[in-house]
Amino acid sequence: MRNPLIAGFHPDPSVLKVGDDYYLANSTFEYLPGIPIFHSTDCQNFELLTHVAVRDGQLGSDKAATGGGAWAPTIRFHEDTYWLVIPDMMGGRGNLLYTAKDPAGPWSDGIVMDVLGIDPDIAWDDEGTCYVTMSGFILNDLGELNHLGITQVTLDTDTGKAISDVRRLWSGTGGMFPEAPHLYHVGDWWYLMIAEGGTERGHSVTISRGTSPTGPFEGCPHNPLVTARGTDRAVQNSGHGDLVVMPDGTWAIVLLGTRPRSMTRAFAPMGRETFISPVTWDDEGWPHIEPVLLDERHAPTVREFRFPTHGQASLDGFDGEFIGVRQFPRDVADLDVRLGWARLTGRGEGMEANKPVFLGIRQCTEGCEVTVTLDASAGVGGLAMRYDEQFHFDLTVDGVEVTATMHISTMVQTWTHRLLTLGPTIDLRLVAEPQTASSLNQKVGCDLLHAQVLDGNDWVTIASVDGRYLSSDLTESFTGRVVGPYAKSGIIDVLSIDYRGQDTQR
Ligand code: 6LW
Repeated sequence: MRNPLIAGFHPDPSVLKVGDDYYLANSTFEYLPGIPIFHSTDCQNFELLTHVAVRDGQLGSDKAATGGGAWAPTIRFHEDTYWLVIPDMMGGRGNLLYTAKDPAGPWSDGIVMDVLGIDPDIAWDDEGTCYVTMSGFILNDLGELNHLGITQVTLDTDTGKAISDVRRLWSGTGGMFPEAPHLYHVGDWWYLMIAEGGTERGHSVTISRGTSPTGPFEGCPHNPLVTARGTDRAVQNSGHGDLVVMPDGTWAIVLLGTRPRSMTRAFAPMGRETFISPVTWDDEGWPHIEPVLLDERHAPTVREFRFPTHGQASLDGFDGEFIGVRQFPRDVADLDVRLGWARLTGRGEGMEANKPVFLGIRQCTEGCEVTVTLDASAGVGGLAMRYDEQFHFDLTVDGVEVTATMHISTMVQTWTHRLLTLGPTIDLRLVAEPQTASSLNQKVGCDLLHAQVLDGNDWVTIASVDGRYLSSDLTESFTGRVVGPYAKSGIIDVLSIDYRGQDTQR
């Protein structure tokens, strides 16, 4: 199977089959537009169809803390309507319910569901009763969140109100953070599949079943169904998945995983991505999940972003490939003022800002080169690779000075190059070079990051830094690397953004 199924930071996948069409949704945290919907007809090749949150106010990601915002979605189809439920956390709106008649949108504004938890699932029984099953939380007297395990309420989908008490359901085999529940009615059974063990190396998928959607549920004798913990597989953190029927009638799970590199599989530059693995059913009616394996390496990825050169320029044509931090790309890039260019106007803050003026794309291959051509004659800014406000690698042009700055939380180091040749435009490049075997045949670290500038005809490497500092494991982040041009002050006009990348052979 094609793995990764969706490369670059795309965690918490939920998948839906309607007729011959497949729809897949992911979490987006503090980035906007929020919640991509991918489409496929073979459940192998997915293309970005739209995002659920394309309008102001649909998500509270603009106010969310780092690590908050749009978490794990569930996408389902019921009574000619597409439904998507998702927690909008840590400053966001709460648990949200969106609907759409067409998965390509428009999606509704979203109503807040009266439930306390994360990772809601939505399911209906044959009578049309709606069940929202989640990873339950309760606030104690100190205002702290206590985990209740997997919980469920019956929901009035018109109002978002719970119309039952909170039921506590089967909550796994004892792993931490039972989460990501999904409820399936298959044959005579209701299956409750969850993730447990935490979203890091201990992650796993476990399952139980009962004859009613409200339980009681009995655990599967061969749990966990899938985990990579304790293995040396290239794909780690296997967990948090959703079951789907493939075009040939066989089953599969779409789930999250990481591709950590280094001697001990310790550092994952791109964070959690979406993978797929075959599922079979035994005679007792229990599913089995195959280990998640990488397939043959895919063709190189080449993306060349050019901006419209004639009227009515808008970022909409890029179909959400760009993402912004707590704001839409349209809020940071103006395509009208200088046709053929994206104008970024600095607000006096750099990449440490809560809402940096930054036009991001995801790193989606293990090795990559991201090159921008800018007119920085009237501003200060350049090209940055971001994990969050505290972890980023910036390449900043200020007149003839080009400075690479590595921000590792409170530790900051800079390297400066003075340009010998200053033309009307400037080319900057950030390179992620995967680490290969050293003389000891050990692979320590995941990659090296090079910050480069074109000075005359020569690419000058200003700094090379250890990519471990921009990995999900070090930053303790739910997201992944995002790279693109940014403006700190004045005007930075962007003529082109080129992404060239390739996964490594293993
Ligand atoms: C998500 C939870 C998880 O809500 O991480 O891996 C959280 N699982 O299910 C954020 O992605």
